[in-house]
This record gives sequence, C-alpha cells and structure tokens, in this order.
Amino acid sequence: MKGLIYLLVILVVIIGGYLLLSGDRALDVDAKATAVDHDDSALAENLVIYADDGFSPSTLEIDSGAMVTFHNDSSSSVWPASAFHPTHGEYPTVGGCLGSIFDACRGLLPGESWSFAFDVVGEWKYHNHLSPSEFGSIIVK
Ligand SMILES: [Cu+2]
Repeated sequence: MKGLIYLLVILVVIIGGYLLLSGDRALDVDAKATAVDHDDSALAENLVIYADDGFSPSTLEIDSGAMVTFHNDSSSSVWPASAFHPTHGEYPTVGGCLGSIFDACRGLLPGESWSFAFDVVGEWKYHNHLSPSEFGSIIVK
C-alpha cells in the first residue's frame, strides 16, 4: 500500500513537472511568434528594396496617406527622389531640398532606410539621384 502511494506521488510530480515545463515552452514560442509576426507586418507593408539591380517592386500601389519605406539592400548608396532628374519637381509639393518633399535629400548608405508618406493621389515616378537611369513608381489611390 505504501509502495502504491509513493508510486502515485512520483507519477504526480513527474506529470506535473512535465506539464509545467511544456506549458512554459509553449508560452515562449507564442511570445516569439507574436513578436516576429509584428516585425514582419511592419516591414512587409509598403517596402521598396533597392538592390544592386535597382528598385523592387518597380511599381508599388498604396492608399493615400500610407508610408513607403525605401531600404538600401545594395552595396552602394541610393538617393530616392521624385522624377524628374535633376529638378525632382513631379511630386506636387514644395519644400525638400530641390523640387519637392518626396526626396531623401542625401544618399542612403547600404543598410539604411528612408520613409515617406504619400498624401497626393496619382502615379509618382522616382529615381536614384546618384544613378538617374534607375527608377520606379508609386501609385497612390
Ligand atoms: Cu535626381
């Protein structure tokens, strides 16, 4: 009888310990998955990647007011700016360093990002001011 009680106590400790540990692990995995999902959605939203072969996607469609992040994933600097080179005045806003506020106003080093919110509906072409034959467009609905 005493042996049976010891066996039951040991079983309860083992099963309880297992449930406790696996429960903690499940919580950790959930927390990590949530954090990664959050980061991914923030990054995936309206992201233009500049690589050594140019801007991708070359055309991006967004809602008015949305922010677009230009990320330099290349080995050289990139300077996103409104068409047309060299006046940069197509995006119809005054200010910025040349013709409009849609202008990073400097070269972004490899690994750097620059974000801009588009408030004007239309199709807006842009280019790399440091290599003006590379361009893309943002369609704002
Ligand atoms: Cu330019």
